[in-house]
Amino acid sequence: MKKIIAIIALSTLVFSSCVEDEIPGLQNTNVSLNFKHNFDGTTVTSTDFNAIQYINAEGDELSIEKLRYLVSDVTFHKSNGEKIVVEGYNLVDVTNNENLTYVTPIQVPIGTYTNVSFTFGFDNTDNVDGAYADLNSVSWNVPMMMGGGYHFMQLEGKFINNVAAEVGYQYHTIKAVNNTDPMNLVFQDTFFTVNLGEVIVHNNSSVDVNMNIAEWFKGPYQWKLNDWHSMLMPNFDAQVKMYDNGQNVFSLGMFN
Ligand SMILES: [Cu+2]
Repeated sequence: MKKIIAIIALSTLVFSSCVEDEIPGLQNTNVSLNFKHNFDGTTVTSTDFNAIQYINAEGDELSIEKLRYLVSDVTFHKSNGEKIVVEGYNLVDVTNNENLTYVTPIQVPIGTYTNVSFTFGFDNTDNVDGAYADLNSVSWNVPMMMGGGYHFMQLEGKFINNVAAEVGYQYHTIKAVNNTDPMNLVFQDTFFTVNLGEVIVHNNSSVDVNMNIAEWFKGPYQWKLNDWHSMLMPNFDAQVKMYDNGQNVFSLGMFN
């Protein structure tokens, strides 16, 4: 009997403290986004870099030597349509294990959100050439002849080409630009919104965001590194296909 009472008391305690945590609007909290990376399910960290050990959809063997990308304007969507936009950006640098966790610079109310989203890259309002000193200092800029502003991603490594030679690839994503006529650059937007789906935010929540690197090569365009491995920044068609392939790269992992 004593045992039962103890269990009831304990469960009431656990239950009530949990409920207290989750009353919306009562308490605000920072949220940590943890960026995690895999290649079709195999975890990728910087310790896995520089070895040709991955095979993409096309069947090309490749390594990863560098991976960094920018996310911005994390947004928390409520069921009533309201949203909280967290202005700011985070340059995830897998190579140097920097900014793999992004703590939102403002707090959001504890509660359930129907969706948490972010922008991959910078939207046109934020993609202002030279505007961010920290990004300038790590050579994240896009040269003016390609429209200026900033990179969205740099994924680099080596692959085995169609004559069995090891060749470098630089899969860099920027706003698509056709600079055939340098006096009249033609652009197409390639930033996009990543919708993670429903997230329950507790006190000091952490949310895992997974990137499947293999998806960049998978579809709708099955990437052919033999054709497109270098000089991809001024390649308008390549940029549009990177944008298309990027749509399925991110997914929501565990959160608590
Ligand atoms: Cu580049």
